Amino acid sequence: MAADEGIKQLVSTLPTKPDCNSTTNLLYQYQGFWYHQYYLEHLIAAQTHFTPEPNTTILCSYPKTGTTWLKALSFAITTRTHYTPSQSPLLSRFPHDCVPFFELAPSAARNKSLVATHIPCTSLPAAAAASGCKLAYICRDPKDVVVSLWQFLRKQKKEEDDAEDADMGIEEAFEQFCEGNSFAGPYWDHVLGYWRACLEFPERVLFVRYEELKRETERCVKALADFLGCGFSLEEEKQGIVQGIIDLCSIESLKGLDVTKNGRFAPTDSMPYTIHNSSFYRKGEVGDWRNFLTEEMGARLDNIMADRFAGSGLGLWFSASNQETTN
Ligand code: PAP
Repeated sequence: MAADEGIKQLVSTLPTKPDCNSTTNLLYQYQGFWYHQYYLEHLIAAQTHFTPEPNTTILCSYPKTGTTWLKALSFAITTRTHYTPSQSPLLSRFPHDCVPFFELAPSAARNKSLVATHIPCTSLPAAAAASGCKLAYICRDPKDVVVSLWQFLRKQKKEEDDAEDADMGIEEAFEQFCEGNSFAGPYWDHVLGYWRACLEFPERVLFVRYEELKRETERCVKALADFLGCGFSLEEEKQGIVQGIIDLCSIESLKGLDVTKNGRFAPTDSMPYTIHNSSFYRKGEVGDWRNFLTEEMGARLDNIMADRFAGSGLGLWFSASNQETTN
């Protein structure tokens, strides 16, 4: 769907900043967050046109926090009575195609009970709040997010430019992230928006931590199933259905599929580029930031988060996660 002239006109009036992660894209500030033009035009269109069903669940995330994993798990959980793990569509379709981003692929998302978005809570379409639909939000230690984002963008950039020298430094990407100017950033405001919604509507908003999902996968998957309205029965647990879903959605399993090795993510015809599906799976580890950031950089980001999350109840939540990863 091409953006209409009114949206293009609105975007052209917004504040901009250069994006160090990309030579071709400016970032535009809209409702307190920074976006590339293509994504923002779709976001604004979705604010008017997206209407979820009351039974829709929206999987929400900042990029690189575990979106693909949450999509795979939620899809496998909600379709488990239709397919055994060996028949799952996830074996031949990429998680981003099974659970479309409603802002990027509005036609594919229409009437789906499971859709996804990177839109911050405060900018979600008004119809999402009005419909009373559920939101499952995944977040992750920002130090691992910044590294994952940098790795993803430099791989994409190298592929687009087809040049070995099209590299960018982690320092620049880190600085941009800390200043809150990265795509869909500031990260802390993205997290805080959903956190506040979770405090206000705990029955409608589930908060999932990537680190917790890694450490206590079975418990988190069961909680996710309960939230999605299709908790596992004791019989299913005895039959190993929970473990089957965990195995199916593991990074090792998804990485090895043909659809990962040979497919590309292209949610809309008008998307200016496509992304190799394999780019969405890298290490999938907690604490990989230590291989790329210095201790000082890590401490700086921790301090920013502690400062921004002060009084929200989330500060402790993040330092607890940090302790777990360093121990
Ligand atoms: P997106 O927002 O662009 O869709 P997203 O899926 O949120 O990306 O994040 C990708 C990260 O999740 C990668 O982390 P890494 O760079 O630190 O390795 C990717 O490896 C990780 N990831 C993807 N799928 C899984 C999975 N099944 N289990 C664990 N981690 C995963």
